[in-house]
Amino acid sequence: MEKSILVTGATSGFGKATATLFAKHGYTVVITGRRADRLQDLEKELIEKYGCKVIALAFDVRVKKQVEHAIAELKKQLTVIDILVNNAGLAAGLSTIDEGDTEDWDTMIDTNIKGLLYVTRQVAPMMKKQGHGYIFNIGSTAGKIVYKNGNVYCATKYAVDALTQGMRIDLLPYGIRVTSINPGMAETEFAVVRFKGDVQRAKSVYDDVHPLNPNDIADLIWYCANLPARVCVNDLTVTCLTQANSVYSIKDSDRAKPVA
Ligand code: NDP
Ligand code: 8X3
Repeated sequence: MEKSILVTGATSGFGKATATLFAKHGYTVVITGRRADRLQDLEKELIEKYGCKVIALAFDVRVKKQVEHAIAELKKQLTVIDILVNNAGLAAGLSTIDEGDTEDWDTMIDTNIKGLLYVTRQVAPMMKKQGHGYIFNIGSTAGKIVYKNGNVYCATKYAVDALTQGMRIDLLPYGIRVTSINPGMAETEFAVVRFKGDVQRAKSVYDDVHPLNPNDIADLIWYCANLPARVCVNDLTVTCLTQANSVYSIKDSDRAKPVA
């Protein structure tokens, strides 16, 4: 039977990699994000490469009315959503609490917490009705241990962790699995967005490390989604080889050399 996945933030990074992987496996993919031009390009690419059905919905997860409208439109084309990946999110800035930019705080809270909630509020009732579903929330190692200057971003990812736990409890009777995937450092557009387009500063984050790749996260989502229906991975925290957690990592060149 035809299966479907809705990925928020599919114009880049983890979301794009996830939509692409599931398209490759014949899923109907619903790709979303604010940048309509990117959605159009991805839609074209996935249809050409994999011949799958693609539905592109451009909306801002922060705007409740836009989310409601987009999902109402989607329901006219698709009655079942097997998988929802709540991935759209960002960090904006990196500073102490006394110097933080309150607009950045609003952006992070509105996107990472409220946006995730608005989308879930529309999709969870569909899953409840259909009697099955799988929700992935993209958290972060930043939602496990707070790091210096990470304050508000970390708080949003702690909230994602709490919401994942709450959603799993609430949706338990309806056969809906809920998993949080908590990546560490991964090279996407994340750092460029955090540093407001400062590509050099963003690049320096990954100097002398081999960060995670967006495909690593897509592979984990694919893995969890293909476990037997009785299995629900609650929480998956994943880092690259040189990172232990959100506060401790080493440079690649500092790795011990094998004894000859
Ligand atoms: P990217 O910047 O590459 O992708 C972010 C995606 O989110 C884009 O598709 C963007 O689309 C979308 N997005 C952002 N704001 C909104 C909005 N208001 N409405 C709709 N879509 C939005 O970063 P990543 O792939 O790295 O980030 C994905 C998730 O992973 C985020 O939640 C992030 O916090 C998390 N994460 C990232 C890590 C990393 O090191 N990269 C590590 C741990 C977690 P558009 O701009 O077109 O709207
Ligand atoms: C993104 C990874 O380390 O910048 O969640 O917080 S980190």
